[in-house]
Order: sequence, then C-alpha cells, then structure tokens
Amino acid sequence: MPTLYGVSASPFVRKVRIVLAEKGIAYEHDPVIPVNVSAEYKKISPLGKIPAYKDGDRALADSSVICAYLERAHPQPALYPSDPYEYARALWFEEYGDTALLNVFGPKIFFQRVVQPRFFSQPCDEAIVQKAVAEDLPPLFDYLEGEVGEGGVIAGTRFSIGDIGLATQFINLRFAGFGVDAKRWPKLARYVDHVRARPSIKAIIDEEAPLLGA
Ligand SMILES: N[C@@H](CCC(=O)N[C@@H](CS)C(=O)NCC(=O)O)C(=O)O
Repeated sequence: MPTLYGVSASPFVRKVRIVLAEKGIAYEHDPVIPVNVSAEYKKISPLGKIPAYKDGDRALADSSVICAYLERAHPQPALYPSDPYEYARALWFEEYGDTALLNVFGPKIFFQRVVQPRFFSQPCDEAIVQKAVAEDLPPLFDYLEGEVGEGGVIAGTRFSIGDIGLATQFINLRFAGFGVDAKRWPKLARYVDHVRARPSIKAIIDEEAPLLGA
C-alpha cells in the first residue's frame, strides 16, 4: 500500500488526501511534521517538506507533482479537465491556492490562530490576523468572486484539481474562524459551501475538526 507523509493540517498534504479520496486509493498516512526531519525522510522529500508519497520503490515530493502522478497512475475519475484551456485554468487555480491564498491564509491567519497556540503554546498575534483580514483577503475574494461560475466548479464543467487547490486553503481559513461574507461575495460564499459539502472533502474536515476546529 502507498504511504502519504505529512500532517493533514498542511493544506498541501490535504490536497493530496482529497485526490486520494476522490480516486478511492487506499494508503497509509504517516503524519510527518516538517521540523528537523530525518535524513531518511530527505531521501523521499529532498527539500524536507511535506507532503511526500511513496508507492513501492517510487518516491515523490511536492503536492502538485504527487497529484499529477496520481492522475496518470489512476486516471478515473479524472480530476484534470480534458479541454486544453480548462486544463490550464484548473492548474492556474491550483497554483493560485498554493501561492496567493496560502501566503495570506497560512502564515498570517491559520498559523497565528491555530498553529501557534495549539502546537507551539505561543499566543496568537491578533493584530497580524486582523490586518490580513482587513487588507489582504478582500482583493483575493474579489478576484475569485469574478471567476467562479454558477456550476459549483472553478474550471470546466466538472470538479477538478483547481477546486481541490482552492478548497484546501479555505478549509484552513475556516478552522481559523473565518468564512466568506455572503453579502459581499455571494458567488464565492456559495461556491466554498458547495465544495466543502462534497463527500470526500467533508469527511476530511470532520476527521480534522477535533484537532484543528474551534
Ligand atoms: N510546493 C510544495 C510546498 C510544500 C510546503 O511548503 N509544505 C510546508 C508545510 S505546509 C512545509 O513542509 N514546510 C517546511 C519547510 O518549508 O521546511 C507542495 O506543493 O508540496
């Protein structure tokens, strides 16, 4: 059975977990914390980051790489659109989640509100959180409000890696106590609720809630 390495609180690890769930792939989960990782772990993940994935004697690092591998190794159900433009858009929104959303939701909000107090016994710096919520979130949400369609998916006509890349970031935002104001961003709020309710995603949220939730 393959092994996925990395704690699920990492949005990158969760991204891979959602792909594994969607494709019905059984796996073992080793919740590596990416601090002072062993030399052994660096053989699988040379940068020492999570996630990493081992499938027999094949080792892979980086969530986007692992998800792309899983798509080729287990093509059904397809999580990358077949249309070239929609395929590229799905990759774009995965990237947007991994970078633009992560840079704000991660260190400025989730890390402060959840990781610092719960895992490092350090207080949350609420000024950093409030500044990010007031100044950094609105432009991100404005952009996504203009991009989400009415079909509940971000690219093409089916659920894809683009939705997964966004969803995993919004899950951490919610664990940190923030959602999308439906009065200001109605389409985005509806979209996020819809994606969170998807069975593969809801199951992971329910599993993580005792550790990460309010
Ligand atoms: N591009 C990588 C990013 C992975 C990443 O930054 N993971 C963080 C945890 S959320 C990590 O391992 N940080 C430890 C470090 O940078 O040393 C991916 O998609 O897997």
